[in-house]
Amino acid sequence: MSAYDTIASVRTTPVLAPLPRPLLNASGRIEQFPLVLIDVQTAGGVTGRAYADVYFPELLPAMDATIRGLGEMIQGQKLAPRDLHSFLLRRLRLLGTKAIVGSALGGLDMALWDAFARSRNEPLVRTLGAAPRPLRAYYSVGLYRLDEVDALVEETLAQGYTGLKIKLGFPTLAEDLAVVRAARRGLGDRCALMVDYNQSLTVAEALQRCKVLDDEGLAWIEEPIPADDFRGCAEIATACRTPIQIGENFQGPPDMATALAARATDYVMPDPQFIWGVSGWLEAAAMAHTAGVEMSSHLFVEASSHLLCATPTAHWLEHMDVAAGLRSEPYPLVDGMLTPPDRPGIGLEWDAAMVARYRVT
Ligand code: SMN
Ligand code: MG
Repeated sequence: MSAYDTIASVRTTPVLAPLPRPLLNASGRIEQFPLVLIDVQTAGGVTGRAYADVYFPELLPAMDATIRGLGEMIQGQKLAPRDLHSFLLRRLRLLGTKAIVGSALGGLDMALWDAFARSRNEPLVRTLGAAPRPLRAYYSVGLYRLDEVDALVEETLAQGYTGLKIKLGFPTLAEDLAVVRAARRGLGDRCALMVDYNQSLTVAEALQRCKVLDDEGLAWIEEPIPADDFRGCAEIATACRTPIQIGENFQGPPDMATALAARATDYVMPDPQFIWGVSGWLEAAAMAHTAGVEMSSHLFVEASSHLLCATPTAHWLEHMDVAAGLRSEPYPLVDGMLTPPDRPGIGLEWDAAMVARYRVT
């Protein structure tokens, strides 16, 4: 057996990734997507790549420093991603592994797995023991006004998507309903429609709005209330016929275990970073399988394409491609389906000129 490669350094590049249009949601507006690009360099000369996101430009320096700090903790260790994950969880016990620390952990874990798969010269999906296959992708966008819905529907169908997710959380139920009806009518039966409240309602408001939306043929209603109120979520899931979806705010597999035990949700959609990277995702996928719950992804189109192929209850791939403007290699959609690319690792390659342009110094 050959000797294990070791971690030489972890380098980071904070950027504000350009978006085709600002992203509006119930809690505010994202103009540019703050990302930390992560390069794990090994002693054997392999570079593992991934990125972490932090939503707020003001917190980009904190995320950047946290990833570099975690990188220092693993310097010189063997490139064995699962062992490194166990080591970091143990090491971080005193501080905890939520919020920025958990996100940094997840981003770094993805870069470590990327290095590991690249060192075997195979796509991550194969390293995980799965075969690449086309995944159903839905177009995920921000909050759209009623007068913008027709153009959005046209754009969605023209790109071949078989699913669209819009944000809701207008001041009134009547406004939510009007947007949903316009979208549903335009999409016809070729395309599923999901809605996302981004945690903006109270339990009482959610019960009222979700019961009305029950008759609108939605594929799911996402995060109607604060996503960590698992009791409230369970109450809504019981009262509504439309499936409830949560998961992007599970901060590590233990949160998902608690949510499933509370029957807080019908479907789950972990975020590869918040769930603690590839290592955490594999635990989450096993739990969803055992519980018999459909599992979708959140953001991170690139890593998610590999991860969902290795997820027994894989459902939908969220297609909100926030790093697209910085990449040199495509993750193409074919007939609304996305297959993980046949390149080593996650398959992420950066466009150096674009990264230089959007880099934060
Ligand atoms: C979302 C959250 C944060 C940034 C972009 C989008 C959203 C989703 O809740 O489900 O995509
Ligand atoms: Mg969401």
